[in-house]
Amino acid sequence: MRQSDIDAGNENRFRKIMVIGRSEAGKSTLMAALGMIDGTVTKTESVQFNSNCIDTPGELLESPFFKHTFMPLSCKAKVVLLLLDPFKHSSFSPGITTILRAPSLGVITKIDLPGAEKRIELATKQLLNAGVKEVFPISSVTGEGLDALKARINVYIN
Ligand SMILES: Nc1nc2c(ncn2[C@@H]2O[C@H](COP(=O)(O)OP(=O)(O)O)[C@@H](O)[C@H]2O)c(=O)[nH]1
Ligand SMILES: [Mg+2]
Repeated sequence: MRQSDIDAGNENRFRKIMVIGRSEAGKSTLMAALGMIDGTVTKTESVQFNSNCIDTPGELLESPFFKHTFMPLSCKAKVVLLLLDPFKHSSFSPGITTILRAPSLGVITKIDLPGAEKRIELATKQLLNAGVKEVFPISSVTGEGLDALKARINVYIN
């Protein structure tokens, strides 16, 4: 955050977390599990600016025309999470994190589902290839892995 924004009282312009990933990757569910959005999770049809997070629709990632939208959006985040459902094809282009203006972390979702464990290695490679330096396997349903992820996120947002 810039000092000029702090002086101007503009800190609230900055959401803490931004999430990107394909539709159904588990973005909204994870934000709810981390207490970043309240209420029920509905399908996100547009970019949602919540007080603590920017939840983005998967369609942005799926279209080569819209991918670049992540650059200006990420200027308002302190950390960006790249979410990957290990059962689905990764839509992250190699090095996509280079367009982001905030540090990024990789998150593998749904590890509670049968068969997820043997997919973690490939999913990790795909996220590293997208440009993240660290990968966190999690389940928003059982809570597995959330403490480690939260601890890492806190380093960026506090
Ligand atoms: N088993 C399991 N299901 C999940 C998990 N996270 C999300 N889901 C389910 O996956 C579907 C898509 O989740 P959602 O958060 O709406 O995905 P989004 O489109 O990326 O926001 C929903 O039916 C969720 O209940 C998880 O960790 N484990
Ligand atoms: Mg959503």
